[in-house]
Amino acid sequence: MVRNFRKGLFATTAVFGVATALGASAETLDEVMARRGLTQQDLVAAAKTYTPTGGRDEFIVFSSGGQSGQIMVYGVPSMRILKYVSVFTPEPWQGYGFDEESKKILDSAKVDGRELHWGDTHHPALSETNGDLDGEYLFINDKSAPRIGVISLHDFETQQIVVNPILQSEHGGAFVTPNSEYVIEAAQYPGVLGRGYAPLSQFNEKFRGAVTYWKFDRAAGRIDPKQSFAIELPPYSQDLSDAGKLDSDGWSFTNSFCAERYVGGIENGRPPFEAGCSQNDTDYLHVINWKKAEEVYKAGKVTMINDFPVISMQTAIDEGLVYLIAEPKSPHGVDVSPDGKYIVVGGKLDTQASVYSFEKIMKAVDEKKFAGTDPYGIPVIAMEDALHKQVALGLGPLHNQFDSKPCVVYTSLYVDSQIAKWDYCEGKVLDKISIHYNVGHLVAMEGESEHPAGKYLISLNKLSIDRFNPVGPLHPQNHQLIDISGDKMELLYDMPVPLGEPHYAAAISADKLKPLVRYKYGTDSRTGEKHPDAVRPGQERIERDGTNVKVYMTAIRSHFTPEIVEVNEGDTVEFVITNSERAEDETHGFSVSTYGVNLSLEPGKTATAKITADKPGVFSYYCTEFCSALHLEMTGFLAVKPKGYVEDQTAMAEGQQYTKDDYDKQTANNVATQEVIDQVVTYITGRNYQDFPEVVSLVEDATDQLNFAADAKTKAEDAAAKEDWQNATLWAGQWWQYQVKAADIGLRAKTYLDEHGAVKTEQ
Ligand code: K7E
Ligand code: CUA
Repeated sequence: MVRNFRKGLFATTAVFGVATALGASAETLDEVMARRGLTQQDLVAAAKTYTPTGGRDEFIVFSSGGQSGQIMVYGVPSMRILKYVSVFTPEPWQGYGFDEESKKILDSAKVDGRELHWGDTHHPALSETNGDLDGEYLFINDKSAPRIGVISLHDFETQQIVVNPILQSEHGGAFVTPNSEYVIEAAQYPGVLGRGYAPLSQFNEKFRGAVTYWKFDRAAGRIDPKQSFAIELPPYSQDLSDAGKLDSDGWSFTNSFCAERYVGGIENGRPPFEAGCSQNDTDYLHVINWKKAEEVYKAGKVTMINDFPVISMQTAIDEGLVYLIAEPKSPHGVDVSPDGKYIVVGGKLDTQASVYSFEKIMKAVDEKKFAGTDPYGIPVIAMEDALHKQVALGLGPLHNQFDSKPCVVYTSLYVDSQIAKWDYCEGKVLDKISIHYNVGHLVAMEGESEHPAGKYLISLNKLSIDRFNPVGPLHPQNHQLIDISGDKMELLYDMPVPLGEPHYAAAISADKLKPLVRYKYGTDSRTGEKHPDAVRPGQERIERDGTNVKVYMTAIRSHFTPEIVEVNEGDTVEFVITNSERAEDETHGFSVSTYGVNLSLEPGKTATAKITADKPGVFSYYCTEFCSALHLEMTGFLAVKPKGYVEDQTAMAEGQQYTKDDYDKQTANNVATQEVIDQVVTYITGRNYQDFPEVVSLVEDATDQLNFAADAKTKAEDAAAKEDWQNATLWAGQWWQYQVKAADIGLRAKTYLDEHGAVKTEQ
């Protein structure tokens, strides 16, 4: 074993030697190009996206995961997937929906008492400070049930889900105001506010849309429903929203696609919704003064629906909060330009994109220059009084994203399967590129902020048809990376997405994200607070209160403490487990066989698995992450005694008997191992390791392990002094286990120093 350590220490150099030798005899670039049929252009695209081992990405994308109820996180330009963040859906790897702590979040996400096991995520929004992305929080909506999830980017975990008390359907969320004061959530299909009933024959009178402004409490990192409000809107089938910024800060914009207020009914011989909802040439863009609405709400001029404050349409009209502007047929995306001066709308059934001028809109509002009112009395501004430009782009313009170059916007063309690059100030098309196929949203880097970063654009395509190796009738979707740094758009990469339909995605510079490496000791990650039942090594215990058994447990490479838990049939058992590791990425899992339990315990985290021991038997629990060479040994037994079982007092029969020889052999091995560890320690401390925070934390971890080793050593020696060779040998073995872990961490630190150019220091 000692020899293996030495080998491990010096193996790295040998491996590099071999790799170089192989490289010399490998295929040439020309040969590879010929063999794989690659063009010069392909090579350029590859060079622009390829990320060598150990390399990092410049941008991080948070993509909606559609029907998965999750969010997908990936890097740009490599398009490597980094994580799925589960929001509305249980996800076992991360223990989400399996530990008691996260079950509370999913419990609070019930709608009308109903537990939902999925969500339809559409629009992620990153938190903003002064109109720029700050990398702290992420919000996402569920279209199928009107909900918003709040994710902390400190650990990429869902912290909160709020259920809209008045809507039955939503779509125009999540969009944030420039300082994340509010998260906007607009209705989609009209309903009776409060999810009530009215006959469809009274659609015009009883059905409504609405837009909700969820107050975000930045200090708490949570939406505060107690400071949130909604505005009642006509049943026009509201769609997407966007918040104004700079010049238009304080206003928000929500479009709609069925101002006809059509109710279908094919079964009764009526033309379907699709015919009735696209009959008129225009729908309505809602222009809303949310700053003023906030004052109206604070002044108490609201109606309570399901205990939620709603500003009625009449109050909104009286107070001058809402205006309508005609917008071309069945619009979809509505996006405010980085300077806040323009609002760009794509009309799905129009070939043009329409650019509205905020200045013109304000002029009409100030001069009360209206074309009339809608059937509910809301002032309507004439399109010609608000329009800056209309530009013919192609078929099916949907969504818009802004470039870092002034006046440049990209619009997805669903029907044409193209992306148009155009100038919204001058109103002219600059370039077009074909994508494969049927693009929905598109995302440019920080493309919704006041300072877009440009460089890359991703086309989020609905269909992939024939692009990838076939995997049956259900195809993956396709995210296509496009280089937008030059005058012409250049397609770089296709990424199949087997998760759910991508709607919108949000992209941020990677350097703005500063996630944790480990939790503060004993953190409940679902609240971010200290877990009341977290214990440190040495404090582990089992407590019984009637038929409730609580196991205060720790997990560290490679054992749980305690390892044997005995309960009675019918008991409720809670395993509250703290991962007491400090080492980066040393996550443990926890599963109890046949009981449907899986926890993810990242370093420092505390989580609870709760079961009812309703089946007598002996069930193993084990760690579900391959955490060390002795991972398989990270196990224990839950013994569930049958009702009325009578104890029989036999002592534990050892499987193996140890002698003084065994003890001496083990201790000799340990002493030799210690020499290797000492060499590594000398190597590290002989360098400027304190300049590398990564290494400093590894050294702390190794020191922890060595302290445990010293403790086990004392126990071994005490037993040896009593000539208890059984325990002496076993504790000596445990002493060695801690040494192995310390050596493993030491080697990681040494490799890190070697790779990062550490220098020798004076000793
Ligand atoms: Cu799919 Cu924004 Cu919900 Cu368009 S939406 S594509
Ligand atoms: Cu812990 Cu495997």
